[in-house]
Amino acid sequence: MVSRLVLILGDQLSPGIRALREADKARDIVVMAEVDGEASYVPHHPRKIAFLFAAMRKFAAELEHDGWAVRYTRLDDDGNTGSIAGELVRRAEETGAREVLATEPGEFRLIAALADCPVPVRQLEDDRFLASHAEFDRWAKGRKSLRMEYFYREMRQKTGYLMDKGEPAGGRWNYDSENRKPPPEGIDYSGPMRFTPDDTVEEVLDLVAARFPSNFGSLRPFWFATDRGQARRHLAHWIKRALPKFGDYQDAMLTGERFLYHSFIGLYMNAGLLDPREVCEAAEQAWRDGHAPLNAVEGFIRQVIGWREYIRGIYFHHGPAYLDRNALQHDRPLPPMFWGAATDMRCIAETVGQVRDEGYAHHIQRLMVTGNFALLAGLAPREVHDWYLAAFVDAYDWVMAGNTIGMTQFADGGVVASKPYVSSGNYIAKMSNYCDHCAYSVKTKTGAGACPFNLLYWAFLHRHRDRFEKNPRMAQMYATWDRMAGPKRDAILAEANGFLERMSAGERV
Ligand code: DLZ
Ligand code: SF4
Repeated sequence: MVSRLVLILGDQLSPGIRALREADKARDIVVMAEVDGEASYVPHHPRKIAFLFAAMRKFAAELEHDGWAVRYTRLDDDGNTGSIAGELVRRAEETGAREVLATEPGEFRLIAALADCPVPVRQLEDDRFLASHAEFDRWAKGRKSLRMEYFYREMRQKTGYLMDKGEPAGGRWNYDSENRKPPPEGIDYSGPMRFTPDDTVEEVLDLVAARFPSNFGSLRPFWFATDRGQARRHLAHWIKRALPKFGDYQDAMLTGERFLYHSFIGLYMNAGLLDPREVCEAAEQAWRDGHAPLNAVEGFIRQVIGWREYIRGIYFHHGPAYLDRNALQHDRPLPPMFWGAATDMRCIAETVGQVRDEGYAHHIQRLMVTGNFALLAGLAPREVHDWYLAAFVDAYDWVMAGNTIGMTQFADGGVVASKPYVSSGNYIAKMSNYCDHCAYSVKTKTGAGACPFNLLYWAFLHRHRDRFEKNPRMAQMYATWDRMAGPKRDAILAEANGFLERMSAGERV
């Protein structure tokens, strides 16, 4: 019988992945490929490329060990065609295969490329997620707004996680209000488990250093897990050492503390090294064993079966055009400080510096520092999306679309968020210690040294008055703005404008 090709992409490194389940080990040939097309469609963080290539190589070796025939293309192999479709054509010619089994990619760009591939590709729905496309569409149908909370409750019922006799454990669905403590004095967790690079990783690090020398981000020290065994050790370590305090300090930010009690698990789940179910079951067990409190475990499980699934649902439900939405018509180019240029804004410098060094910042740094700033400054949402996609090691198109176009930039006009996530410097001052070391003063509202968030916040509300003043959740903000004396308002608007002009002219701000 003629062989078929079985495509495994860099973020499909799960032994139970659909295409493998449907394939025949005795007859079919697995194709994996490191290609420039995937590695360069945005300037990915070098550590993200290295992580994926190393994990792909190890996964290919596991498959071979398991009896699969694998054709693996390394980035520097002679004859590498540079694209996934090109590699499928090449392997089909080599082997005589006439059909490809694939698991649907997490990006419309690649779904379209596979649909156009000269060798027919059967794209099977990726069932590593809890909600299928049809299930999400059913849930979304006829709803005016798609709020995560209601979707999350359905996922709780479906999975039975943290459910007792059909009721939410502890009597409440959501313990978010208990997860907003300001930063503690010190952190008694040394961060995610670190792994010394083995020979496979070292070889990939040399390749990435040579091929992507100018991408934003530090390649070394490289310490990520690159196979399932390591990723599971990382998970167990986090559950034991950090989960109990994760809830309380979930929204806190501390200078120099890059991970606090965060799980750093998205990277491994999104590439397929960890399964969302095993992750949730381990967390729930920690609560049932009395090791971790409910607010921590519920907050964590909500991120995995609620937010993560919801964001993916939004992506596939709305289709490719979602990425081009720009409801607020923001078009300011991304300033150089997002790529590490010097800035006097301590919160931005700290967050971007951390992204450069680790490819990671946690959800509040993403939402309330970089995201908030981008929205207030009116940056082009697509550029913001591409920045998150490139700079964060856990990012894929499906991961970032709902988070940037929807949640942080309000570019979808309110599908994901019921109001824009904007705040003045006060929020950052409350939840971090960044302002203590900043050249600006968070307490200063106008004039010399005024925190840019304070200026831009009012300028944003003023700019979008027509759209937001009738939103009941924003009425209070407009009432405060209207009570300010006219000259003060004029000064704020002029200073906000001056700041943006200086920023866009490339001056240090
Ligand atoms: C992100 C990425 C990178 C950097 N490189 C590769 C690659 O060389 N080969 C591959 O199969 N996948 C890679 N990926 C992951 C894909 O871009 C990802 O599968 C799609 O964006 C869909 O989520
Ligand atoms: Fe950021 Fe303003 Fe605080 Fe400085 S004062 S760290 S710019 S919020």
